[in-house]
Amino acid sequence: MERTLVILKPSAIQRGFAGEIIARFERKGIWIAGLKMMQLTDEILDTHYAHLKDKTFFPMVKTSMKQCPVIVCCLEGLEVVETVRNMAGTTNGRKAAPGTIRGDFSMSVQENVIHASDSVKTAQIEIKRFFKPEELIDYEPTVLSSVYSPIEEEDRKKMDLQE
Ligand code: IDP
Ligand code: MG
Repeated sequence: MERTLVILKPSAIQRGFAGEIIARFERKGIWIAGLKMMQLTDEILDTHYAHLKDKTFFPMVKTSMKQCPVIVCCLEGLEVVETVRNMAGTTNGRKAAPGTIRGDFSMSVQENVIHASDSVKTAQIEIKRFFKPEELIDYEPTVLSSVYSPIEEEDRKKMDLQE
């Protein structure tokens, strides 16, 4: 089954929105395969945000991400990478659509409350970056026949076989 990585950034932890954001994923029918609180370091951020290393704002992003511990979540579901990215909204909280997480909880480009993997390939790399294999739990909710149609269930099982 497809998995994605979400980080509840210090802007979510400080403002007390972690529970509300996680509740949105639960309500959607996405389930949690792994979850933990951790303090980010320069080492992990230099890798995670390598695509930003030449940007003038990079040092500020790093300081912000180390400001307090974050909560990292591995989320699971059919086409979950794209679904969670859509739920997150665009990077700039002021421009993100109302109803998205950034659109509802953020007024900032930098302090935009969550990170979400941007592709299936990136998600696989990012999950390995933040979780040891034994920290991810292989299970399925018992209510999946109420979350997916039989056809979608078939798609989901085919994906499991491909892994
Ligand atoms: P994304 O989080 O929407 O995928 P990226 O371009 O990958 O956006 O940037 C990673 C993070 O770096 C953003 O979520 C945001 O916190 C921060 N960031 C991106 N662009 C800017 C900027 O122009 N100013 C300040 N921070 C930025
Ligand atoms: Mg990104």
